[in-house]
Amino acid sequence: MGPSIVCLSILAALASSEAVRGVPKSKLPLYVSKDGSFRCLDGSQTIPFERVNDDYCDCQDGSDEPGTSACPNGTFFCQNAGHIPAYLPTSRVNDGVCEEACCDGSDEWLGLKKCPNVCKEQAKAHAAAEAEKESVRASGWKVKEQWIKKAHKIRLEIEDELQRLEVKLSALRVNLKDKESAIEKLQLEGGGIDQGSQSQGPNDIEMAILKYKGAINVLQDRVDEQRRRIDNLQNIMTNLAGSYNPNFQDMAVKGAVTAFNELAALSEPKISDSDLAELLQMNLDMKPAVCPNPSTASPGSSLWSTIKGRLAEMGVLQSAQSGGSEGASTPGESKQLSDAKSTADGIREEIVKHEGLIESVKSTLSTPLGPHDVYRAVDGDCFSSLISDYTYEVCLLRTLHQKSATGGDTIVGRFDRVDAETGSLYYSHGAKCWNGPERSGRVDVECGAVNELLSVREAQKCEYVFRIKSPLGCSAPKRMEAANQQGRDEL
Ligand code: MAN
Repeated sequence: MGPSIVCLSILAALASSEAVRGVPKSKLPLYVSKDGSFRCLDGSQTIPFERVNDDYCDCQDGSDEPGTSACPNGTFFCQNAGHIPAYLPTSRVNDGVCEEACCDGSDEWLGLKKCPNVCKEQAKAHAAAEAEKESVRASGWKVKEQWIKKAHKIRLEIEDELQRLEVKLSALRVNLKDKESAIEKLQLEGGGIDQGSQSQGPNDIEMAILKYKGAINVLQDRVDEQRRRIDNLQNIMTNLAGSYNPNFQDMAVKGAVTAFNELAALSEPKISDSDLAELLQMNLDMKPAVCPNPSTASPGSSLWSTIKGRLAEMGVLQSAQSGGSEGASTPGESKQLSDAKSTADGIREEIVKHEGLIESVKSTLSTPLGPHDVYRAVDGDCFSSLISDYTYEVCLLRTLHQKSATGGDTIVGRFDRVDAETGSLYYSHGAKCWNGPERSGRVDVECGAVNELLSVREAQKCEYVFRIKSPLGCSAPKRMEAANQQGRDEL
């Protein structure tokens, strides 16, 4: 074939490919007639080229009918010159509806409906919306940059605090070791027994009984208070159980009534008033004769142990066996020894407290809180909106609330984690739903110049999705991204 003939056939091919309606420029080379044939884009079959866009579906993938509605699965390309090109399902071609996505009106090429080209107007509106978005993004980003700095500062402060706690813990441990050696020495030297203190034993016991009596009285008050509350609740539920309409299919109410009836059938708690009264009487019967000689009494058989045992049974003390802390003073030991023991106990308590603090600080530091730790800066920031019947409140990294007009405040969830990919915040272990799960919530974050709660929906019963706007959701503005990219390219 001579060069002029090649040129002519390319031109002919181009001419035919240009005529293929509904195909973007980038795919036109696939719609060039090859020896008068067209190969379906999925390669499933080859058909005569004139059957492309003949309003009859030949190819399984619909690729032979990009410009008609003949195939159920085809796609139509709108050029939308001057605006953003778009694809439509071919079922919408010539359906008599001007598609918004196809602003050039090319989808209604048969003219069943006159669709003017509105790409210019759409492009203008789009540009304005984009500019607005960009300006919000810029303001939000400015705030977010401040928050990133703040988060960094907070992290440094927490790290300092951790260091301080660790130094303090080491010092406490050294201190305890010293105290323990001193106690050991005292015990070896004189058995640590102070003969002169023997007569103080019964007084000590009486004092201790008074102390426990005080504790029992306080507990008794609390028990009374709880009983009053339970009585109130019981009245409410008894009324509900007696007056609700079982024909009205409210599963929550039905469930609550059944649960209440089951609960009401359970036996009373173990501690009775007579148990407490007996304990409160205890010291009245105590005469010096019945008090054990503190220097000879074995801890397991003394009145001391009896009282401790009863208190442990009632849950006031941890366990009758534990007998308090290791270093608790034994009646009759020297003041020096008992002082040393109580100091050591104090140090041990401090050590436990510091170990707990260190654990919690470490876990705070290792919790992922978004890129650059930025969520740390807004810990505890709260904002709310009235949505339908409730005022919902978001407290970042803390809690979600659902508040009713009558003053009820239901915890929807307690902060759990930030999702590293989406930036959404997850909250769980909220107030339990009647006959349902504990409430929980997800907070989806969009870019905004300030924190604002946009909407809340209960996606499933007691599972809530909050949508917020916040600088947390903003990325760097485009001009900044472009400058950064240029910087990277130049490197
Ligand atoms: C309350 C609200 C609702 C929730 C029901 C569940 O009415 O917390 O959002 O669905 O309880 O019983």
